Amino acid sequence: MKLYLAPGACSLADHIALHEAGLAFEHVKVDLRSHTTADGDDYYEINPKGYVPALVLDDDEILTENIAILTWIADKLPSLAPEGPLGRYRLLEMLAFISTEIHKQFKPLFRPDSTEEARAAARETVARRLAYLAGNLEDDFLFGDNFTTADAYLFVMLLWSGRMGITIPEALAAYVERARERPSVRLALQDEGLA
Ligand SMILES: N[C@@H](CCC(=O)N[C@@H](CS)C(=O)NCC(=O)O)C(=O)O
Repeated sequence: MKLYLAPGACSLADHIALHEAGLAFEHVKVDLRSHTTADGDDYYEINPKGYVPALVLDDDEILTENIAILTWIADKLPSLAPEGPLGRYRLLEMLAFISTEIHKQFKPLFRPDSTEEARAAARETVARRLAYLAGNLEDDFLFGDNFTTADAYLFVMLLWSGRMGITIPEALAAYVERARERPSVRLALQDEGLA
């Protein structure tokens, strides 16, 4: 199995989740400006969408989109999803929230041509979404004591928030530090040169 990633990008979530699941995989870095892989391949030939993450499975099928990849990984190790009859759907609900309501809201902050108004509005939207999650956090992680693939995704969003000067609620600042202690997180950060 091969994970195509860019250091510190959203693909870090999939990287952490693969380590959590204990699955055997290699990772290949992608230069998102030139769309060239560290192996020297044209990334568009591998993933025509041109963005990371992409996971090439052992049968050479390619899976893209964080929501799909993080659900696939949780299906391999069910403790990476919340328990209960609705567990898989609660995971999808949370992954969709993080993807559409948090991840995608960062867009103006990454675009060099964004106005200051657009940047301020993006910071405010993300801060509001984080406040919602912080208000619902009861235990160590999003669904209790168990770290799920949604936590891997939220962890990356919180790293970005810190970098972009977005206010992180106290409960989530402590959450980041708890997540950092996990071997999967340490390993992925180290592999991506971010430790
Ligand atoms: N819808 C995709 C979006 C992934 C995405 O935004 N990837 C960014 C890095 S975090 C990227 O590769 N951007 C470069 C590009 O779009 O060319 C998903 O959720 O997997």
